Amino acid sequence: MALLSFERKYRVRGGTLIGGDLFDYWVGPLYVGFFGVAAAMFAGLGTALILYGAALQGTFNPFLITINPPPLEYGLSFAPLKEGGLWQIITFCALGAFGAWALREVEICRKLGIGYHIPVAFSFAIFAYFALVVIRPVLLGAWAHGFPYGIFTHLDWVSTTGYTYGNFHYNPAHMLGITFFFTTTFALGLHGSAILSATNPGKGKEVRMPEHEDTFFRDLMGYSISPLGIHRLGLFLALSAVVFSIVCILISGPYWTQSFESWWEPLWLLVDPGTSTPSPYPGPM
Ligand code: UQ1
Repeated sequence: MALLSFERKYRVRGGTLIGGDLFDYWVGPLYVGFFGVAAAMFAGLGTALILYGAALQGTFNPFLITINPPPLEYGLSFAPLKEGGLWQIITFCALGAFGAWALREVEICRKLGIGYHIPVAFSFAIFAYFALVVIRPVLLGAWAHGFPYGIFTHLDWVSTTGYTYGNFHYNPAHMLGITFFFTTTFALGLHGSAILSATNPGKGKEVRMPEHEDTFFRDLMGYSISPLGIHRLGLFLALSAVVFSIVCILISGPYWTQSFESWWEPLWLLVDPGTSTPSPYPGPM
């Protein structure tokens, strides 16, 4: 079915989670919905507050704008607007916008009668942000442990946090997260090139079907995971990368306060029982 006639057939009211017919329509190609309006309002308010923070800071240079969390002394209380309160409201707006966006995805899935894989996958990303700016600061007892909203300042935060628990490359969850990130790009590189090779066999030749893709991998390594399977594997790899990133940041501070090099101490001792220093490896810390 051509996209235009498909859209005419499926663009019907219903399937909304709340509000019945409220905002249940499209503007151009975009579905609006109750959660579309909610997401736009949260995003609009958050953006306006970032601009207000930039004005207070005295710069509109996008590289230099930074909205910082409250200082440590405020603990987990509400801070005055100009001392981290803006960060708190902006964080609330961001979570509201992300949550509304996910629920808008759910409504679109319901209208189309497809599975909820896309909003489920997106919710892993939302959970990663939630872990960084809510769960970890709450476990550590202060909003100050959230990261600042600025291009350079959030990079500084990542660097400082990574080396405070020195260093992150020795964090076992970080290792797994990075491994899954790399494997995800490997899988997408293989899959993207496999699909393009079958779709572009050369001028004048017929486009090849999935059995050609299967046969390529069977010839190459004796196994094809199948055209559907590669997408299951891709989603699993990508979500695992996010899950281990969340574990990485949540154990750094709330669970482990020292250098992650010393986390491996039992292993170093196993290798060399005479070791008395945290690690025989002359690392940076
Ligand atoms: C694969 O087996 C497959 O099925 C035919 C694809 O779909 C087109 C792929 O894109 C890839 C990359 C593979 C190979 C992957 C593994 C894990 C054997």
